[in-house]
Amino acid sequence: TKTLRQALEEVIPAKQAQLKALKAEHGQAVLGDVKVEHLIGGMRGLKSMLWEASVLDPLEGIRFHGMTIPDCQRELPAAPEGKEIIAESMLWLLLTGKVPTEAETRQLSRELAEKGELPAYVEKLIDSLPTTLHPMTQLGMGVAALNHDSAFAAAYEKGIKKSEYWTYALEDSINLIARLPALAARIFRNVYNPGTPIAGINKELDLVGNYVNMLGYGGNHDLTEYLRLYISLHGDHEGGNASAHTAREILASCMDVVQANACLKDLVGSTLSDPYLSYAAALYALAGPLHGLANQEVLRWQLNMRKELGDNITHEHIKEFLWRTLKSGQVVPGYGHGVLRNPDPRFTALQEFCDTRPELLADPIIQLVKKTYDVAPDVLKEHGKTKNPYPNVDAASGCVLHHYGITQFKYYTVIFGVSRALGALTQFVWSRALGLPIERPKSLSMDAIEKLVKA
Ligand code: FAM
Repeated sequence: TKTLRQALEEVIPAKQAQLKALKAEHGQAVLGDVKVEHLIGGMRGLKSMLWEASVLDPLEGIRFHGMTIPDCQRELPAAPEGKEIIAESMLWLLLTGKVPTEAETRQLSRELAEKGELPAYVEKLIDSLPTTLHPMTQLGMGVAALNHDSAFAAAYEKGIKKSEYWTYALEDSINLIARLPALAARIFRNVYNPGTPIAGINKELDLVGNYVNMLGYGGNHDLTEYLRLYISLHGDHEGGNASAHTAREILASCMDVVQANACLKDLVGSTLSDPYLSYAAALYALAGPLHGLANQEVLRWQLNMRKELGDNITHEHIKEFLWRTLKSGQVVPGYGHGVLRNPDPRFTALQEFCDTRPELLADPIIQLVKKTYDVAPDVLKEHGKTKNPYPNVDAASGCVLHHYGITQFKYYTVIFGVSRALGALTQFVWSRALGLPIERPKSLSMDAIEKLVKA
């Protein structure tokens, strides 16, 4: 049985050779035009980033190393007593491009469980925060503080070769992914159940199994399975989304500082050049309501709808409520996407999880989400602004958590944050393995653009 590190070591040389050949043979090939509208429009659609683990097709949705969600559900190992994809098998796929064996998956689960304890100083830091501080702010602070033990930063300070960066990046990334459940669960306990004990880490369990135990829902098999699926599916969504891009960009910028100051040895450890600080920055991008915070917003919006309209909500009622939201100048949370132009297959996968469980189908909030989906695309089409009138993953993700008793919707994006580390840190490791340079796109002022276009 290979370790994750060995599996990665095997695939790196071929990828390095591929990059070298791509640069040498096609470095000058044109992938598209840069238009003024790209500069004004958030670079939407501009092909300008390298990202290995997944590619998002506007119509078909996400593929992880070429595998669709149903492919992953069929082929990636589940937990011993479960059926859903687990975070470990998804992480293995993202990092190596290969489907792990059962034995490799279990070995990774054990490694994560063994590394999952939080250092005492981080527990203390989190316990000292006001419980009114948003859980996402707390998560970012905890992740940033974990950089105290960054192997990458320490090795850089000693002066390692560029070709060795990835091994330390991997070490930090695994440690961070391993510790996220304990950190996220401590935040949940402090904010919502102060003073209650947190379960210890069971070395025989997978990452999400332990997370559910630590959240206080141990023994709820269906919730555990749901969160396994949720966390695997939210793991990566190519590179241009705000959180993933932040993790990459921050890394690149830090490397600039590091390289520029290589002679100032004691500056290295204080730069942002490690996975912890990169991922903390990514979490704060995820915490925006147009991105990851949308899952909290969806539930808030649907609960408001229920409060206002009562229990017997018809399609007509929902239509009116949608129009009221739109006319008040707000977005309909959980609908639309920067890239997708069809219903999000992650939304579909989460809906299918519900479709096989009568108790979920009987839940009024889950029914409301389904009914909203019946009418929202047509309302959004009639409204005429949104390029994609269909649901994204956030339209479905929160209502199932709500059903299983995690009703504290301000916490939902934290679960997304535990998940997105899989993809963002995968790219962190690959950026180092491929020796990618600092990111530094060119910016222009409006005057400069006018000069160029009028010339
Ligand atoms: N409700 C109302 N208006 C919407 C809308 C929605 N759900 N989605 C887009 N629009 C508007 C948008 O605000 C823009 O209006 P203006 O021209 O007045 O600025 C117009 O339609 C064109 O936008 P677009 O090109 O279709 O979308 P963008 O690529 O600019 O933005 C989203 C993409 C996701 C930010 C946007 O669809 C949105 O705000 N959706 C609601 C929030 C949400 O669900 N976010 C979660 C995204 C999710 F996948 C994730 O990151 N987890």
